[in-house]
Amino acid sequence: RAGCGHGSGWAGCAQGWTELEAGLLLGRLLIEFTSPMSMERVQRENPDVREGGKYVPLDCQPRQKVAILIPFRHREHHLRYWLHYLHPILRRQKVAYGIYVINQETFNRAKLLNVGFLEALKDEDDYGCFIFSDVDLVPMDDRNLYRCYEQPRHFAIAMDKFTGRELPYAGYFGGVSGLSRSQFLKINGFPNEYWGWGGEDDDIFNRISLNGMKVSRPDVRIGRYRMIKHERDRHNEPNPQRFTKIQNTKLTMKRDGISSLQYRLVELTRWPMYTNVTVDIGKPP
Ligand code: UDH
Ligand code: NGS
Repeated sequence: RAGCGHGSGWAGCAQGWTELEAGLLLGRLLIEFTSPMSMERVQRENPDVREGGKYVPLDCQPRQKVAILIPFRHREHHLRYWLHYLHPILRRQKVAYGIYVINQETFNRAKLLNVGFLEALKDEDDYGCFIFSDVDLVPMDDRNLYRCYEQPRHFAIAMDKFTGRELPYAGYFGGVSGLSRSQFLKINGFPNEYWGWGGEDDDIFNRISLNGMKVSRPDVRIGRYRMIKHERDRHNEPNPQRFTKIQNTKLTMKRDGISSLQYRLVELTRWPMYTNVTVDIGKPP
């Protein structure tokens, strides 16, 4: 099988632009969240996706296997749109992937994503790339390739909730990001101690910089996203400690991370369009 996507160098499957020229990608997409979406429709329109939300392209050999991890609580309606848009995009990009929704009651985004990293590897130990995506963010251009890069990747650079044209600040690493297995382990994963909203993405950005890596990003025209509008969730209030915490990443990152992660797996369910991992990650101190 010829190599597909992911910089393999195979003509027609290179870095996005070639796929576009070859008619595999569509480029700019029309994304809207007004028409109702059902899981039945998502399933009907994605018959090639295997149980647990897994897919492997059949006509070429992908270089990377990608686990996509979504932190989750009470956002079923967002998840249906996300799956509706992302499955076809990922298929056109010829990504070999599995979708994991990491679900719990007390909200701690970064800790949940650490759990997702370990649970995905327990499921299939050859994932080499991990993409961390909020459930309410859909890319507006399928040339924004969901894979890992030489440097940690930030995908969601221009969201409609900001100006739609630029980053809110230079070190922004929120929304959708991706690290290879070795990049993730190099920074000791994500912090476990950011409860509630805010700051955890800045801590991850600090970890990357402090470990001598540099964030890579797509072209601003390609890295545009639509966010499903929503109000602040109950019980996910801004964390008042976040400003102090992000000053101390250098001191905390060695002891707080994937190396110190503690949680309990409650249930793992393989639904047709995704794998649901329900966990107990404890409560804030
Ligand atoms: N998430 C959940 N459930 C929650 C909280 C967060 O699933 O209760 C997940 C979800 O994947 C979400 C991500 O965590 O996309 C990030 O959380 P968020 O969407 O609350 O963060 P964001 O910065 O919004 O997008 C903050 C509140 C904005 C209020 C705007 C009022 N007009
Ligand atoms: C920063 C937060 C980040 C957040 C970003 C965008 O201020 O966690 O805003 O927020 N950092 C701190 O609070 C220390 S947003 O506009 O998406 O609500 O991701």
